[in-house]
Amino acid sequence: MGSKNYSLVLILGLLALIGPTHAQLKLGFYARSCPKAEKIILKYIHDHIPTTPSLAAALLRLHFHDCFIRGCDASVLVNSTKTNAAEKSAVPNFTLRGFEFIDILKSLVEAECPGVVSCADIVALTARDSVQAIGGPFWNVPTGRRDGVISNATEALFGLPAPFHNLTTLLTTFANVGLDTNDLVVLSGGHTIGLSHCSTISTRLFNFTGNGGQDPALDRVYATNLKSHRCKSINDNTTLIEMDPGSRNNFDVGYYKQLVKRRGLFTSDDSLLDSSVTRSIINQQLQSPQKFFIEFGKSMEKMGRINVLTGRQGQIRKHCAIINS
Ligand code: HEM
Ligand SMILES: *[C@@H]1O[C@H](CO)[C@@H](O)[C@H](O)[C@H]1NC(C)=O
Ligand SMILES: *[C@@H]1O[C@H](CO)[C@@H](O)[C@H](O)[C@H]1NC(C)=O
Ligand SMILES: *[C@@H]1O[C@H](CO)[C@@H](O)[C@H](O)[C@H]1NC(C)=O
Ligand SMILES: *[C@@H]1O[C@H](CO)[C@@H](O)[C@H](O)[C@H]1NC(C)=O
Ligand SMILES: *[C@@H]1O[C@H](CO)[C@@H](O)[C@H](O)[C@H]1NC(C)=O
Ligand SMILES: CC(=O)N[C@H]1CO[C@H](CO)[C@@H](O)[C@@H]1O
Repeated sequence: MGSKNYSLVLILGLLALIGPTHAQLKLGFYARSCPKAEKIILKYIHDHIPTTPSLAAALLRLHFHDCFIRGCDASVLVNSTKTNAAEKSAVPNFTLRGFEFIDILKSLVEAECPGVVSCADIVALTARDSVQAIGGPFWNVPTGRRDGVISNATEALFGLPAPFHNLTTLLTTFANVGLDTNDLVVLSGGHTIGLSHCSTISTRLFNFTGNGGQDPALDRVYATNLKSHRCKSINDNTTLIEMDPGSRNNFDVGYYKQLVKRRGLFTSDDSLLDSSVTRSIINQQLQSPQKFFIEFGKSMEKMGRINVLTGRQGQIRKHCAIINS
């Protein structure tokens, strides 16, 4: 082979590498194919989130759960069928909310441009716009994600961090999707908004050792208060409690203020105090709320890129809850 031919092969090879299968997310991916898509989503959020601010937390959490399992591919939205137990049927999903809101956005966008905008992008944009609508940070959401064709309950169980996990386990779970220690501490700041069920922390309150009794790591005053006014029994599966008391619809550094008082709700929150590195990251957020906003945005953008499908991979679902046949 002559050297010219050789270079041609090399160039074609390189082009193939950066071709469709390695397509990248980019800002304004729908600028030509559906120029109004992002505006439609933003407008609906501006019209609805201010009157139902607690949904912002649910929508942020949906994006997080989506990205941790099989990448940000809207697999979290898929309904189970007779032959497939989807992520939705796994334990961590019992407490997810906001599916109907995503379905409405999808139908609005479909009416504008059928079959163009992915559910995965809608989830990512919605998380950003809802958080911003309650006064939280803005971050860039490059688009062009495609929707996955697999949603598997078992994977949700093993891929998601659990509230009883310790720092080592959390770091491993995050590292498995390419997120580091800073991302863990900063993204846990998402718990500055939203609600938890009493049942999620009943072990910490009522039966930490297996012989009754509460978790000694949890602030006593706070625990007593929860037990006497909110979570009165270990069998309470319905009562909701604020994750950042008094400030559950404000995106602020309240979460970190609670943490350092040992009032983090879950063991996973409290465990962020277990190393000097994570403690120092907590202190950085406390010292500068602006820094928290910037860091949170950076880590969200990073999270939004986890194992995305692009180019010709996956599909654009017609209904977010159903994989196209
Ligand atoms: C570090 C590991 C994490 C664990 C173990 C964890 C666990 C949980 C659990 C157990 C709940 C409450 C479920 C309930 O009882 O209703 C919850 C709620 C929530 N989580 Fe996390 N989470 C983690 C990280 C994150 C991240 C990275 C975000 C977003 C950036 C996030 C955002 C939220 C929000 C906003 C809520 C409230 C949802 C609502 O109000 O419906 N979490 N989380
Ligand atoms: C779901 O994932 C688990 C664990 O990776 C695997 O063993 C199982 O075969 C998968 N189920 C389906 C229906 O693909
Ligand atoms: C963290 O939890 C894992 C899994 O339960 C356990 O194997 C490990 O020993 C724990 N690490 C620490 C430091 O407690
Ligand atoms: C407390 O935990 C132990 C060990 O997991 C269990 O055997 C016991 O039934 C629990 N007690 C209550 C009241 O749930
Ligand atoms: C709450 O959930 C636990 C475990 O999921 C179950 O054993 C218990 O019966 C439930 N309690 C009520 C009151 O529904
Ligand atoms: C998916 O399941 C939910 C709740 O189980 C249901 O309300 C919704 O209509 C289903 N979506 C589709 C498109 O079938
Ligand atoms: C929000 C949601 O879809 N939750 C589902 C989680 O899984 C259980 C069990 O399959 C369903 O009953 C819930 O509807």
